[in-house]
Amino acid sequence: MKPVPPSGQKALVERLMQACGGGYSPETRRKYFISGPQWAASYRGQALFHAPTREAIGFEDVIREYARIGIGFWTTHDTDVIPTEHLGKDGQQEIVAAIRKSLANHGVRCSMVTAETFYHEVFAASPAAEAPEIRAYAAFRVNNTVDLGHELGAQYAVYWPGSLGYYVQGAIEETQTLRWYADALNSATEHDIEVARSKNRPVLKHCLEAKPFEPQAEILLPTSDAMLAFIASGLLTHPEMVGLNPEYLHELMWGSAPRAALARALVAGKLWHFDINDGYRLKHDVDIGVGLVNPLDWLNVLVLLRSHGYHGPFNLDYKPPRTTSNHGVFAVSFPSAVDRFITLWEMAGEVSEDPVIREATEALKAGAGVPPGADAKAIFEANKDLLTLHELIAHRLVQILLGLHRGRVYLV
Ligand code: GLO
Ligand code: MG
Ligand code: MG
Repeated sequence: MKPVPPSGQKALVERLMQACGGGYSPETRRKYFISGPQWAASYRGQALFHAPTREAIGFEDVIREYARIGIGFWTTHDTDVIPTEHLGKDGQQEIVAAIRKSLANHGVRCSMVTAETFYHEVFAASPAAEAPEIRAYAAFRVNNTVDLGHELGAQYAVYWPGSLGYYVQGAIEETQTLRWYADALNSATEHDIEVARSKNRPVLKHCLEAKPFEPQAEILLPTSDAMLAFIASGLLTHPEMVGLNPEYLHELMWGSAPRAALARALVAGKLWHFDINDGYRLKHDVDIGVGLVNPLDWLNVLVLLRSHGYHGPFNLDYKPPRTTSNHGVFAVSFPSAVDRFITLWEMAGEVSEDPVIREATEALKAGAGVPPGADAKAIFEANKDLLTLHELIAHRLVQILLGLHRGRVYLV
């Protein structure tokens, strides 16, 4: 093949993306509660060992491009859009007005706001540091984020306490730090009750997001299960206002089965918001596009969520790889992630309707029909052929994923 000069590269990417097929229309994409984060689309490819590869872009570009793709909801950290020094000041009001205009122009809604309590140097020792003035500042940040949420029409606020922990042991007394962290959340929920009342709006759903590693070396609330224990600990004044925003990859990173982690959140009634992406077990937070690594696991996750009537947002907390250009972020990364999600979601609907899976599942639940009793051997013998259906169901799920249930075969 001939070299592809810079002037022909965008057209090539677009032509091959078209050739991939399987894309949904913007109207179809907008039917799903899919949200696109400001920070994901404006992520420039930087990391500790990586220089940025993409130009900076602002909220106008991101909102316009999300609208064009058909991503109907937008999410943001406070400091993704408002410089730290303008927070809570007049500068914030001007930016909020510009964001509202941009959202209205493009028919996009803000579904979630989140406070950045990890990046700025003031949070070097976490938002629940010893110095009372740091904690008072953290409370200001979460309260201000609640204000932003109401001003932008959001329903959700998310908190990722990734800097709640330490590099070196000794100074941190964990029970105290958790109490101080609870103080910030209590401030946010109490402030929310007042603001919601004054604006005649419902209170926000406050969602905690766990991650097992990064940016601290040791993290005090590393998993969604730890968050559930924290919510139920008695430290929160409004535990009923606080739920979870699990992230698929964050649960996978510590070696968990994400589907089981989600199931534990579901039975607790706390699965309110969900960050969708993909990656690998026991690796760093690579935030790969949903379904690119574990499509079979994703299909299973979505079967669980569909069958339990999850109606919350699917937030594309995904980082386009640094090999993708600014053009590629909106020509490939986001549309392809949305389309894989929609395909897997619809496929999960097929799984629930599949006659083979349905009959096999019902047969497993019916059991062999032998009288209950204490004879373990007899119970096993009576059920042993039925139990083969476990593997048969797994095979059928792979067939559905690969389209073999619709008659696709390889003639050899
Ligand atoms: C980082 C987290 C981060 C959160 C965001 C929302 O690993 O996934 O992106 O989702 O701060 O609070
Ligand atoms: Mg996340
Ligand atoms: Mg992540």
